[in-house]
Amino acid sequence: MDPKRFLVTAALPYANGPVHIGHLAGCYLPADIYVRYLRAQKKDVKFICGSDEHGVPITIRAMKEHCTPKDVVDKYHALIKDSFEKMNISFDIFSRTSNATHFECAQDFFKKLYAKGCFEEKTSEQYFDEEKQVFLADRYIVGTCPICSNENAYGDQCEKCGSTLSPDQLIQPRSALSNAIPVKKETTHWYFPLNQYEAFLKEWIVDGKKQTWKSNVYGQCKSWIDSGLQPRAMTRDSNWGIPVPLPNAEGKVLYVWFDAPIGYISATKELTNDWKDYWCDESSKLVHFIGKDNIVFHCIIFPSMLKAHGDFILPDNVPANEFLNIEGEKVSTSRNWAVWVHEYVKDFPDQEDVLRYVLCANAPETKDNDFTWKDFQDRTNNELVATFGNFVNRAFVLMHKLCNGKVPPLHKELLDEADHNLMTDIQKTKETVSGLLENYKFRDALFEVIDLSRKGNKYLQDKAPWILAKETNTQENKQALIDNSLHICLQLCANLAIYIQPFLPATAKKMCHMMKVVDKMLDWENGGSLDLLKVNYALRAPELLFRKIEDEEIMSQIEKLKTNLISSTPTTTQKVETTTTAKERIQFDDFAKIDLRIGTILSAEKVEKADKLLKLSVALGEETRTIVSGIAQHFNPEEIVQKQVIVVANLAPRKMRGIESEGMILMTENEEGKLVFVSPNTLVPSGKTVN
Ligand code: B3M
Ligand code: ZN
Repeated sequence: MDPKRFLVTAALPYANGPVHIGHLAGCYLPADIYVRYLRAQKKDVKFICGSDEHGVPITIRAMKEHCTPKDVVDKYHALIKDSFEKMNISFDIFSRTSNATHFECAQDFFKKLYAKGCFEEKTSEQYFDEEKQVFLADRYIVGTCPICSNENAYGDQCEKCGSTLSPDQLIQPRSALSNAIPVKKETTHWYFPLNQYEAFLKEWIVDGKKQTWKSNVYGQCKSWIDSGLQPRAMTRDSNWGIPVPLPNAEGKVLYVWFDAPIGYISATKELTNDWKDYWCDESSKLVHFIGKDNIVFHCIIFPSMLKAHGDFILPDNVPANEFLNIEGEKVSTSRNWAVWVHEYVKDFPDQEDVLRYVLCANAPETKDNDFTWKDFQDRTNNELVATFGNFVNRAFVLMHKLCNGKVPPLHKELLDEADHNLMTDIQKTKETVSGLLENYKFRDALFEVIDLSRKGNKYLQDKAPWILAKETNTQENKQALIDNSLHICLQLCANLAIYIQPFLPATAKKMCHMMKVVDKMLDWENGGSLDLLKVNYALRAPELLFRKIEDEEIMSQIEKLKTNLISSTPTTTQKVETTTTAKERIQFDDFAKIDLRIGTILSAEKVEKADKLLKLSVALGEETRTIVSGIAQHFNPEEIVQKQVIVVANLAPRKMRGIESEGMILMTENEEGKLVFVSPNTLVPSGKTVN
């Protein structure tokens, strides 16, 4: 039975940093394509998202940036929201989990489960930082990995060898907040007994979803269920989060993965009074778009919570994507190895469709995939400019030249096989694309649309109406043949606009403008019609749908990736790594190659449009060097003038933001994670060597 309405959610991004193109490709873009496709069929659909504003990552970011968690979420909520808007991700609501509706909704949910006796209260010993007087979340505990001996493994994971850990497995654990040795202290929490939901999950997923869920999603779920589920604490000791709504629960908040998915419900509630139609009626279809790291939460934990609660429907599908790597390397936000959406939209204004295209064409639907700037350029230039755009442009130019700028008539008696074939392809594409989209195969669906434009190009090339027009010993029906080929091409253009609309909405809009039709023509039901543009209707002159991406543009993006990677200021998490990770042993000669000198900072100024960089001039004895340093977020220019520092004086010069940097200044971080200079403890003439 067809669903009466659709509720589509996209994972709530943590408001602890900007979104990158991997996020887009992973869930926001496919969700948006799906929703646009549903809307084009006039389906009743709500598209829900918002920022996830609780949890440890936010508090860690606040520590790093020396501000409050509230400052962090306010800043990133706004930035993320704006990035999505610029990319034309068409949420019906982009809410936030820090708002009052959500607090109430999440607390009510918890209370209901509590009243039904769904929680187990358990007291256990957990690590406590006596210096800071707080319980330490797993992420806040660092120590030596028992598997690979990495000295900076986290209490939940070792990033070096990838092992999942628990804090108890760490050798010599210490607090990431204070470096103090944590002590064990008793604390009480409310556990959700996932083990009691095994039978339900088995029936619902293992038996029920094998056919419809993507194999990566199904496989992960099955292996979780097969290996047995454990009760999971749904509360935490923290001062950032939603207070546990029980007496005697001071200092306890809801676990972020308890509250965040409820955010889908509260955002729907905020959006419409009819929210219950979407959440509580079996004739609604709920689809969660997420990245693969969220599968267990959306397929195992949240559905079990929903089941326990009893009022809500379960997701029909959870189409999770894999990861998108950048230039062959895993995205790393701490190393700043990422293409940030807010930067893309600045660097490529009005080119959101191009990125949407490349990310969909190359989406990590079944396995991790790689984004490269070269591929971005090739796909844009070959597929969008030279195929799709070229076809539309040629059809319009020829119609203006050979048919007086009007839609020519169709002379049915003269139609040949090629005409019929193309007309059939136009009609068939609708069903093919529909089928693929409904099965979450966005890449293949997009491929079909581009392929249809490729067929159009070939058809036009074969028909060559411009040659026909030039022939002098004319057949009497020459104009009729020209008319036929261009009539069909123009109907194809109209169909292409319909088919491309979910993927490239701005392009479809531009095409409507050229065809002088209203957006309503883009309704999916019009797809396959060969009568969309009326005979004799005057069309506008063509405008270019896409522009070529030049070599320089992608070179500068690659350069930017590399510069950002190097100049990114060390973060607190990196600090631990860089200060204690033993590097490979070197010989004295290696060390002697480094020319270290005492320098004195003579002046410092901000670098335009680079909020991390300061341009310094540094005296090194006789000479004065220009050094660009990524410290602008840690110092005011005026406070560091006259500071003595240690400079790597023979480092090969490097251009940063167009300024040649002739050296590097040695820095470390103090206890609070603030950057400090490594300086001599007495005044030393600048230029002196350090050894
Ligand atoms: N914020 C995790 C993430 O961004 C998390 C998703 C919540 S969805 C309810 O990967
Ligand atoms: Zn390890």
